[in-house]
Amino acid sequence: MPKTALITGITGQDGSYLAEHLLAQGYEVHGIVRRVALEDPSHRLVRIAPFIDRIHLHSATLENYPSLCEAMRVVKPDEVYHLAAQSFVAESFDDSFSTLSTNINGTHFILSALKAYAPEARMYFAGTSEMFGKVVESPQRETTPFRPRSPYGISKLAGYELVRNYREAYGLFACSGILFNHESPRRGYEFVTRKVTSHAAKIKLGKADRLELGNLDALRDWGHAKDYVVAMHLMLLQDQPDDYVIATGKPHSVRDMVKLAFDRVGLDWEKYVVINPRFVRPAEVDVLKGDPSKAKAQLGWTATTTFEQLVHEMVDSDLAALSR
Ligand code: NAP
Ligand code: G4F
Repeated sequence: MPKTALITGITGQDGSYLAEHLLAQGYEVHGIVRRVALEDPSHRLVRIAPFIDRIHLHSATLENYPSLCEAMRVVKPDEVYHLAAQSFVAESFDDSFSTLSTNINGTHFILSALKAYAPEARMYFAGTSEMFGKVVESPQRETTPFRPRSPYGISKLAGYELVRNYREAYGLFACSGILFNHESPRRGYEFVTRKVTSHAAKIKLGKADRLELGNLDALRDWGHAKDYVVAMHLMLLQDQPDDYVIATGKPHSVRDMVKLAFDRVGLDWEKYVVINPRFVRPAEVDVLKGDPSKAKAQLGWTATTTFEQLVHEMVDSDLAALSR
């Protein structure tokens, strides 16, 4: 019998890579999708389109507890990957109420549905380096105190604590990954890497003439999403549930990333980039640098894609797509 996995957020960047990874491992893969996505598949299911015939989709949302219970009851999964969330930090300042409500309640609903309908299942929760916020030590590891700086970070910290509480109180096999930024050609266009690579490609092809950005000094520890979903899976194959930092350990500034992307298309970034205060956040996370040594020692996991390879892959992919 193949193992069965249920993925929330299967239409997102990580959900799509994870689904592919689990299919390759012989899993039966189920995903939760919103009704609006099912009604507009050519746009909203684009990341899972290449393998949509090999997965099973269930209509549900994070706001609707009965819909999550029903998915859990019908699928009876061996593994649950809870990736769905309002994941854009900037948006969480503009609409903190929705972000807090969806992300905190959604995680609580998933845990409660798991406890009721699939208590033997193993669960992964998508925690984040954004929980470290105003960092009190560098690099950040599993024991570093959390000081979140955004409604998004606060919502994820609440989810992380809920996961820990369900693990300790009810004995669920529930793990949190504390994942640092990870990107790919499937990244949403609002996140800085994709915004930059897509604009570098557009400007090169004469389809745009400038790129408006916010803070260029922030440092992020960027890895490739394809590598990071492997770590999620490995966490659920361990003997005991635990939490893990997943990172490269090598931070780069937004400015470095912009320069690398524009160099790839042979342009001088300083001629095209304009600072727009609209994209500066009310409270910024200045520096993130993860220490992945626990993941290396216990999961045998390390990042395999360099920062340069990642940015080049994204620029090349955007150039190819825009040239078609
Ligand atoms: P993403 O591309 O933004 O995908 C988010 C997914 O959540 C989409 O499938 C979206 O569905 C779904 N979703 C959002 N609101 C929902 C709702 N109310 N009901 C049901 N589904 C909903 O995010 P990602 O980059 O793949 O990240 C996956 C998870 O990891 C997120 O929880 C994110 O916060 C976390 N994380 C990401 C990173 C990173 O660097 N990528 C780092 C640390 C943690 P639609 O397609 O219908 O919108
Ligand atoms: O790409 P970003 O929007 O990612 P951010 O805020 O680090 O969040 C991502 O990573 C988290 C993990 O740490 C995830 F939990 C979260 O779900 C998401 O995937 O911004 C990166 C940096 C920030 O410092 C931001 O201020 O880029 C800076 N930035 C500068 N100009 C910009 C822009 N970010 C965006 N999105 N757009 C700009 O124009």
